[in-house]
Amino acid sequence: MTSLLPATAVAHPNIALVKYWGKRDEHLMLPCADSVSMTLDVYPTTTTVQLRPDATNDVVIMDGRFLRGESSQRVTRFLDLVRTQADSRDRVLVDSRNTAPVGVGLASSSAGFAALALAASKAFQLSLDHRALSRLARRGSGSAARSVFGGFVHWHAGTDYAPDPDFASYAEPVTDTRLDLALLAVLLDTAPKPVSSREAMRRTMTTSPAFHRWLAATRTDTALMRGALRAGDVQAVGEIAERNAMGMHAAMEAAVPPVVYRTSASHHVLRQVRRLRAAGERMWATMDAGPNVKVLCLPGDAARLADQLRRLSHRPVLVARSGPGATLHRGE
Ligand code: 2P0
Repeated sequence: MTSLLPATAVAHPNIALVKYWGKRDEHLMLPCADSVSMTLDVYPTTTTVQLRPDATNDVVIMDGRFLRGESSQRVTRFLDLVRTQADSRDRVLVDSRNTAPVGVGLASSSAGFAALALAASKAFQLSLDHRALSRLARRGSGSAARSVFGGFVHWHAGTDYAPDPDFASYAEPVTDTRLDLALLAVLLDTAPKPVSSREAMRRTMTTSPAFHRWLAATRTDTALMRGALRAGDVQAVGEIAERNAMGMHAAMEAAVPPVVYRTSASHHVLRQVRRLRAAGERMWATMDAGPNVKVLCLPGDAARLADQLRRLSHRPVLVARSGPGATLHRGE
């Protein structure tokens, strides 16, 4: 029996310190390697799911507009997984509200599918533990597996030798660290991406001669990052994160045709970060599937370094801290 009460969930985007780039199974959304992230306290997505037992199709409203075409089908395919688990045929109304500006490059699909996984599983009265919820969110968007949890998070790639590889790939919180980080996002561009991350990953994997070298380094970086977090060593965390992100972009840019997210404005900010660091500041850059440069630093330095970056880039700089995992709205 399913309830007709709507369920509402909130989730936040995350930033990877060791990146996820490349899937070994596109259907099950299994990554080529583990990744490590920090969930942020900015730009929450709030999603409500309401069952519509008499309806013949799902209706998806995002930021007040009906979703159509491939974006809507992606949500319906995800809801089909929930329906299968719940042994239900009920269609639903999904109403999702983002607070991040479109294209800001803070991986809003991570918050979006984490919130949808939690709201939909509640609406269909599935009782999933956190690990099962992370595995479900992963099927919507890989990075959403990590946004189920707050703070630092480790997403395990799992292994194809497991009896069921789907069960072996989930995220879990990193609890053995006392390090507190801030993230500064230099907002360079809000234009839509030139290539979707899904297509860009595919192209990098299949055509970039640099991809396998980056992947091998990433497998080592995860263990090094866990050690640096455990030791509370901000410099090691920053250096591993910057090297891993820059290696990912170099691998993308070596694809055929190249996947180029870094613009001249990105390179300008990257140079300023290196210059300030050479002058003694503790700050390290990371980038995702877009031109914005994000900077990792200690919370006590965040306001001062954000001011410097605003002055040098003439662009808005957002300051974020560690944020919570996905939660159901109060009262539900
Ligand atoms: C990450 N990114 O680890 C990497 C680094 C962007 C660059 O996860 O295809 O939206 O839905 O699994 O999760 C963005 O990719 O991709 C991403 P899909 P997703 O944060």
